[in-house]
Amino acid sequence: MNITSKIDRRAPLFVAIILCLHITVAAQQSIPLITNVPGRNTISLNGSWQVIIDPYETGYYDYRFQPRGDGYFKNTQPQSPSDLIEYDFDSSQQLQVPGDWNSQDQRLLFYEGTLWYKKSFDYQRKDRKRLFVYFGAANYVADVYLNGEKLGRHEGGFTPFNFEITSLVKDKDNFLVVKVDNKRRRDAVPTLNTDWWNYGGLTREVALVEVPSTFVEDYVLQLRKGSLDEIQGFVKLNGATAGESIAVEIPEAKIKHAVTTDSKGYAQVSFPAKLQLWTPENPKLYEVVISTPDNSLSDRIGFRSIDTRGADIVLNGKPIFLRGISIHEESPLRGGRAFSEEDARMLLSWAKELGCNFVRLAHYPHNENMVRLADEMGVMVWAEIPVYWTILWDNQDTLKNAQNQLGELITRDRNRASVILWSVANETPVSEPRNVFLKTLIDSARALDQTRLLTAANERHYADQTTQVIDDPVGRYLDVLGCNEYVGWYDGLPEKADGLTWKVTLNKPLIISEFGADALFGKHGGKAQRWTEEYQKDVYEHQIAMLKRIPSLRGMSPWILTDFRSPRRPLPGIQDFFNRKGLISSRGERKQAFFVLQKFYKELMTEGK
Ligand code: GCB
Repeated sequence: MNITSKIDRRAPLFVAIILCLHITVAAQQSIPLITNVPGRNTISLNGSWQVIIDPYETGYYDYRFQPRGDGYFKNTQPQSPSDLIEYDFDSSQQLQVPGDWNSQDQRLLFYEGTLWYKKSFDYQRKDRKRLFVYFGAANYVADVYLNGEKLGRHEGGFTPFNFEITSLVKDKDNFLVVKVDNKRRRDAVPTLNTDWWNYGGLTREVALVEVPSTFVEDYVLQLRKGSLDEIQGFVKLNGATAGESIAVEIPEAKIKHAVTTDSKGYAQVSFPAKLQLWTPENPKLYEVVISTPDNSLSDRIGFRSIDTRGADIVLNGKPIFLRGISIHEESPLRGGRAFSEEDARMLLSWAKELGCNFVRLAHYPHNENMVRLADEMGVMVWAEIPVYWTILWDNQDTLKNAQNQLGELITRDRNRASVILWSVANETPVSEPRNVFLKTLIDSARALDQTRLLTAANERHYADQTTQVIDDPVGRYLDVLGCNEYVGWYDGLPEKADGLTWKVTLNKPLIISEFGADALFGKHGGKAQRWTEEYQKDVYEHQIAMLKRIPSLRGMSPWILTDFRSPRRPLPGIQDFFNRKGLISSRGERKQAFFVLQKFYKELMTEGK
């Protein structure tokens, strides 16, 4: 029995569960996240932080394993020589923020557990100003304290969060303490099992954000779905009452539009705008200024439409082909999590050298520099959350966590023209609870952003020895079908691709979101020899020939731009804890397959694709 028919018969139950879950979706809508932090008045807290490695969580639990009132977050100093205090941030080691801990200290390479961070700062308090502390990301759970008081907890390793500290901050000697715990958990997102390094710590920037008492918290300004000349969205003020005036300006286009807030501080925005549209070839960005009597914030936004028409993906009304590559957020040359604009520029320049107009930012939200630079460089983006492999599908907290991560990602990036696709999952095994879980995420994403396309990297199966079928039941709720396949690597030898036919049951665009093979740079041999550049090249040649025969193929993002660290890959002398499917090594060397894909992408470009 195929899965689609199984779902159809149980449709009433399926629908009922989805309706219940809608309530959760609605409750998740308002994420009080300050967006466009790069455009605000900030004081960086990046740099050296004092840290304490705490594998037994002694700084949090007492010897009966109860939370301690006098934990490390109190940063207590001995007052007399007889005082017993068993920790001291100030004489402890330092690590750099942003930065994962694993790549900064050899002892921490495989560490998964708790580490405490402390940063001291002074701050001149000002009348009618509010202060927030903002974290670009902390992997995985962060408990945040200021001057010994708990500000809150954030779960999810790849999305931003902030806490208000206006009433707690002092002029002198503030201490901000963050307990970061990256222990993997079965009920977390991602779950225990992944194929990437579980880099822990304050992996992205930390900053104080100073805002007026009423300020622009968030906004969306995008072309209305289906329109090329009307901007639609909203501005949300924090601290506002009804009737506050807001101006939205695009000076270069001589547009100035005025709106006023409702009682919740929201103002809907909609106005005509004849603008030069954003495309990968001409990634035009406009300065957009949002101002209130107290607050002025500017951003650089590109305007474009993205849609599907049958099996086509349509950008500004024109069918396109996504010449892509998958990327992990890892800095190949420095090692460790990528976080900076320089890291982003290197990765995206390499993708462009390959001939890409598209990148899949796998398998979790990458840092904001990456999408902002993709906007500037004209690279379309697939963005995703770490709903990967075997999540606990029927656990409501797991679902809420996934929804929250998705919400934070969308809230951060929904003004970025480069982002055309939100992906809700990767290689998740079909079952009814999983289908319901993913449908809920799809509904959440659509509630937060009506303009982008939704996808997921799903699996396929064999109908017979030579027919591959793509018919994941969740496909019907998606705009674009994603599919990972490893013909030639996990699935037979490279030439197996030659005899395969693909059957896609839905008339929707298909992206082959992964294929690939491992090769150690500089290892040579016959093309039948695993781990050699020749084998990997052969996989790419057979794959490309096969992909050309799939009628609804509208894009691809082979696995992957560069080699990356993975604890699942121990083979000595070859893997050494790296997944070697990169087209580029972890030292920046191009493997033979890089040039095969580059040649194919050049051909596509000359055909105008
Ligand atoms: C996959 C996963 C990806 C892995 C890759 C591999 O299907 O989506 O995360 O790294 O295969 O190399 O096995």
